[in-house]
Amino acid sequence: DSKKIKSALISVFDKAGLEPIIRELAKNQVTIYSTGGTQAFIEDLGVNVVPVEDLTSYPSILGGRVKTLHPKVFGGILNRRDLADDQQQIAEYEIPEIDLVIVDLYPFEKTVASGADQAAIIEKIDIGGISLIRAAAKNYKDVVIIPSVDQYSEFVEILEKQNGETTLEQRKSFARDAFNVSSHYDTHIFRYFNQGEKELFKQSIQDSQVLRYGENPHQKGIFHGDMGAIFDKLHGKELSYNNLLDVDAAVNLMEEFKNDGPTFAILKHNNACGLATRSSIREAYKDALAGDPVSAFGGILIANTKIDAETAGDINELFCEVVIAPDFEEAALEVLKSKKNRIILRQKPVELPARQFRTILNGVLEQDKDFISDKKEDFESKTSSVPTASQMEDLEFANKLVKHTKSNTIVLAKNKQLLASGTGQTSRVDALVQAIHKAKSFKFDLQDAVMASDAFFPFPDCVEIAGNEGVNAVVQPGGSIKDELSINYCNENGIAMVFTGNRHFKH
Ligand code: 93A
Repeated sequence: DSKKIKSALISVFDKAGLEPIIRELAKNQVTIYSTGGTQAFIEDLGVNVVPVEDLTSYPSILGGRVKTLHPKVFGGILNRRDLADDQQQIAEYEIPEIDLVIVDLYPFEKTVASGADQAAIIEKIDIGGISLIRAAAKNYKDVVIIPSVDQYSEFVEILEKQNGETTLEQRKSFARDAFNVSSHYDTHIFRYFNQGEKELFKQSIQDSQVLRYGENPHQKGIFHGDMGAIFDKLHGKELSYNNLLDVDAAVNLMEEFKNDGPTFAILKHNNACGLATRSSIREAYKDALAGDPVSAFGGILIANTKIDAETAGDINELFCEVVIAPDFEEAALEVLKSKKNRIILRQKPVELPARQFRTILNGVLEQDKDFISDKKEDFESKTSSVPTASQMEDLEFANKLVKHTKSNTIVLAKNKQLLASGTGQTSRVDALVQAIHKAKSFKFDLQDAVMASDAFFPFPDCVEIAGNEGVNAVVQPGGSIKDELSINYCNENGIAMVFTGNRHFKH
């Protein structure tokens, strides 16, 4: 299966490193066709080269956009050497065989990274080069494809050792490299066009950090990412695997409240056990803590507003793992740093990646983040009774939290304070019962509280149970074929119900 290279088409953006290849090809009397810049480079080496224009009888047109895109070029690469029809056609149209293609593509990725303007970036989408690569790789049985400068040294070695011949196995291996090059190239173009995809994620996973251990001490753990891009770590021990999961949950939850008044959240095991929006961050902390002072022990704390010294004083009385805020007063930091291990993170105002990944079995799931943030203005009233203005605010508040709580989940809230939630239950009724039990155990009165559900109610049981406790406004996505059962129950019992139209499962 060894084949001697007799002719080559060379079109490379980066000319560095090409010389040894040209020397080897010249030694083996290979006919070289080439495009403008590459042709000049080869001529400068004193080696004979045929301008591709002579082959196509076309000049390079449209500012170089069309230079190799021609049947004489692609016919020369793609013809099947063992197919009589192909051979007859290339003879008929006077298409010369091309059995080596060397390409180095326009540097699209580098041009994007350089901050060039849109027109310059678009111009760097290589069309001819990528087509040459794909064509030659497709016909690897007879054609050698060198798809980037990265393959030069391997190729020179082969030329030297095998006197200008390649084996089928080598050609197939280069074809594999070729499709790797072309798929990466198109991925970068896709990312550029898919502006929702933020670069932060892609860049940061190139860093990694060995963690003390994984979820449990007998599990090894590594974090692939760069927390430094998102936080200034001001104090404390290293973030653990579980800390990182909680920090992720906390930051995503607080994104929801970033344009609201001072809001404080306390999380445990990725779910909020306390959340409140108040006129000051100190009040917000106090009422978040009141939501569940038991669970708050060892929790992750996050504020959407600068933490002042007084609030820090209050926080200092709680044993907590991590405190996150957009900023801290100097005096607040002093207080918080009094505990050696307490991790203090100042969150940078950067946008977070728009995609999520998680592993399953032998693969990776990828999805858009749940960016729908339901606004009370868009709630659709379904009952004769309508929520009061303050209940509307509570419904929006509870619905924002329900989205960031593990399914199945029910959130009970009042006056922009989390009273209790039921989290990660196998039935919605269980979630509600858990929430009611919890709220009562902390002496909350559920009269006039609101209820939010992450998904629709297939039966009227939830509104009935909640209504019996005094809950009189409910927000849920709607969309069950049995929606009417819950709506009817609400209508008969003076409960207001609104639909968002958006389910917010979180598994
Ligand atoms: O604009 S293109 O997509 N149109 C083409 O027909 C074409 N053929 C090769 N760009 C094209 N190329 C690219 O030109 C190659 O991929 C290479 O990056 C570059 C080499 O041009 P030169 O030899 O003129 O420096």
